Amino acid sequence: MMILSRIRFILSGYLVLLCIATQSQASVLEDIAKKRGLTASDMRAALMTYTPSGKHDPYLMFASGGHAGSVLVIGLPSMRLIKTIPVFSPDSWQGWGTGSLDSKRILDGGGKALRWGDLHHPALSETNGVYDGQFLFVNDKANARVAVIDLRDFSTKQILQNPLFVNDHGGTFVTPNTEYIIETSQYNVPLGARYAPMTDYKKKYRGVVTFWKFDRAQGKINLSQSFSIELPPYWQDIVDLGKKVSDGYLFINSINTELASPDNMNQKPQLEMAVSRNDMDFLHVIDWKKAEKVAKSAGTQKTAGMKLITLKQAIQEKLLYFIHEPKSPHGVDVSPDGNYIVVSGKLDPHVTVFEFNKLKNAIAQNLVQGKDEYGVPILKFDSVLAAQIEVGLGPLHTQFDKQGYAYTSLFLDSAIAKWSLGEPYHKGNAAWKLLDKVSVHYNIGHLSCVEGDTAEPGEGYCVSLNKWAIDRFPNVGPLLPQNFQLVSTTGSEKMQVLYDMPIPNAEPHYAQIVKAERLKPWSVYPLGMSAETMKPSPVATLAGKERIVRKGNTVDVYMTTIRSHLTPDLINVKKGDLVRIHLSSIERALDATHGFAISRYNINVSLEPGKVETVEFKADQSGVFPYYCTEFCSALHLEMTGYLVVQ
Ligand code: CUK
Ligand code: CUA
Repeated sequence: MMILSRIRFILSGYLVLLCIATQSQASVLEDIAKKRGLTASDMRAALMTYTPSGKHDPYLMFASGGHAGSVLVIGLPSMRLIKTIPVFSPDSWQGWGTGSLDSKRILDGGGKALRWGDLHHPALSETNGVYDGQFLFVNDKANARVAVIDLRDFSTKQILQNPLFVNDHGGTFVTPNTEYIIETSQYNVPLGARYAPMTDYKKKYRGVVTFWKFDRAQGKINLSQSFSIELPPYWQDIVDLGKKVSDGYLFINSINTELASPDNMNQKPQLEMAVSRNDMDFLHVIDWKKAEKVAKSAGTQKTAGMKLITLKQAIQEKLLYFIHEPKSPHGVDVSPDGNYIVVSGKLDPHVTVFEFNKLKNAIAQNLVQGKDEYGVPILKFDSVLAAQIEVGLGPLHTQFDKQGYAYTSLFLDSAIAKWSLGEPYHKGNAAWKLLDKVSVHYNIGHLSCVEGDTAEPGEGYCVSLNKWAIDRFPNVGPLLPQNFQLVSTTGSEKMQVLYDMPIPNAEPHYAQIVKAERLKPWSVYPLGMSAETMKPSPVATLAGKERIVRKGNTVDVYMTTIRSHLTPDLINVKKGDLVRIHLSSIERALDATHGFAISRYNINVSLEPGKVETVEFKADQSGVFPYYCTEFCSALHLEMTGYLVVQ
């Protein structure tokens, strides 16, 4: 009896303790909220974004790094920055353009002296209009270049310069099965990047759209199978590809249909005025599958080494049409089913929606309302229009979700508008309706929603890619970070800003958010791999095979790196020798990365497990130069060193 009642007493004691614990837990939370001045909606936001240590984000965002020339990889919903991928600009952490011969070859593929780029639009490779997680493509607006990033190791494999023009913007965008990567010119020049005086703008300058052929097996763009189409010298802007019902079509919008050219020191109006006079500009509609056939047929001329369909040919073959679109358009975005094409004019508070089925019909029945001054037929506006919805000031870009809702960024309003698509998504009164607006901070450009530009979008989140941060973060001097804001877009709830993420990097443009499960990256390289070719390296070295080989003035060093030594750890050369150090990491353990730096020689490379890299330099400074590992790789990391002695 005594024992039983004692147990009962202890048990009830535990229950009381438990109750007190939960009660105090709640009041602890209340206390924290009170102390930090958090509202109920702040607490909701915190619960929706907090990701405990060791837990992984279900989504990854690939965001443009703007004129820093890189790509940022960010986890969602935590908004943690996970990686940067250097593309057009050097990065010493990853040994990109800082002595590695492999990265130098890739960087030089895009024009010898160029060591920065203005990266705008990342595009994930797609299969049937859905991200397949294999490759990422990006453009460089400043120099009209495109680059290929392999998502097995998240590193850049190829950079190519467009031979026909020198500045792009409508890149990169992919066809639904990644047959082609699209790049369009923006600030146009004469074809082939040649000279013509500015007074010949209308006659000699031209726009171009390039279809870069992607070879998936090689992981590279194939220049000889790529082709371009000549366009009038309007300033071609953003692009989107048709999908499903509109597969095979390409849409490009354009500004400066006024064909203005500069000279503001000689009475010409300021360019920004001159290029936005017209009430309507031109959406370009291109039948790219037909263009592909034309390009393959004999007789297609090459210009500057690239197959080029002339403007005349494009008109004759009926593969290019225009549609009027409202004032200074920027974004063009195709709905998930491929039937709606949403365009936004920066100076018109509406989004204008065209319908592909109507468009096809208009082409078939030749419903045209004239031609532009280069002879391109203009389809009748009313014959292709589906709807115009007033969303707010400065609409730019639109993304979609699974439920048939569209999200449009409003630059002037600093807001995101949510509205409903028409049939088959929403019928009758529920269609084409503005539903909600949320303020963002500040000056949103693009927005990116979960797989929101694919044939099968997700739901739940959009990220507002804001150009200005103004008062959002502590003052860090006149150059402020950018501001990425995570916005919840779940179901019929009001949109809410959940999180501000400062981006201490160049301007955000476009980003894509992919389900993390679609990516299958390597954790270590297969032993002896070249990251440049993604094939076994011919200069890979195994343990015990390290050597120094001199031939005339060339010294080849075959070196291995493994915790915690570099072999060989002494290299003797003569001033003026050409030195090539072939470095093989023979590590197999996850995250056991070594670096390799040589003092005063401007060299650092990164050696992830299994990777092979070559550094090449002329030993032009005599003296003694330590080389050492730049990654804190083990307890004896500081001891992982050696000497280059230049006599
Ligand atoms: S762009 Cu910068 S906000 Cu280059 Cu796509 Cu629209
Ligand atoms: Cu290897 Cu530190």
